[in-house]
Amino acid sequence: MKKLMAANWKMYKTSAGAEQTARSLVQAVAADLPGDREVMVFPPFTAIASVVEAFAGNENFIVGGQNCYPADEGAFTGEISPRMLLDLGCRSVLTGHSERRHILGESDEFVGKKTAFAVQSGLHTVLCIGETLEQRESGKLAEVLARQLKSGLGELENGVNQEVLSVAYEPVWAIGTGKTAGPPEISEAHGLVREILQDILPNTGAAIRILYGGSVKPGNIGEIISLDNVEGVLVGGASLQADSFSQIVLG
Ligand code: G2H
Repeated sequence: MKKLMAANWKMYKTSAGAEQTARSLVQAVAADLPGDREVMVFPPFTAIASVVEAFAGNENFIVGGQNCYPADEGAFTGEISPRMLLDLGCRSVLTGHSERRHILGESDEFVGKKTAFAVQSGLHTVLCIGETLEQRESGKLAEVLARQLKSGLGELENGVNQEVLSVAYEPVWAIGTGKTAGPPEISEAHGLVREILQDILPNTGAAIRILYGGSVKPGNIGEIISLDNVEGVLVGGASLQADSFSQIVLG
């Protein structure tokens, strides 16, 4: 499986700005992209079309939505369905990002519904999980990861193809704070995630990609991406500039 080098642009960039960054990224990376890596960008909804356009013709550059609602259509003001994302040219979607859990109040159960619906709709889905500092300090790391994975993946069939699902481990205390989990913390958490995945999805849990996210930057990508059970990264702040994200993609 290819390493997944993903950028989460959160609520940054207009359509024109996103297109410019996406074009610069292709220019900087496409020719040198190792065959075992792929690039994924999650722009805001309003910039998806321009990034799809900028990536046209580059099979290893994938565009995704940052969120979706678990229905094809309906009276859900302000929401976007997987079908609409597919229609725009998206091939992927994020579910359960900690900012949606903590700022928008999304429950484990709702994240599970979205994840199953997105996968069934044909979108590669990146389920995000991670513990708060308080949970870590009170020794609840394994319990929190198991709960988020069980409810996040509980509605999926065991036969789910590993190519349509990835998990991003993002410790909440390392998101946008400049604090990065060190290699021992990442290895421990990714090892736990792998065990739980194999337990929940015996057929494919060993092959599902686990991404690390939380203050990844050009200076730490080398050591993070070489760890066992790290098959990619999800990058926020350091992905907003093409120059810095290019270094991460190739790092
Ligand atoms: C975690 C991450 C991207 P950052 O939210 O999903 O953001 O790299 O800014 O910590």
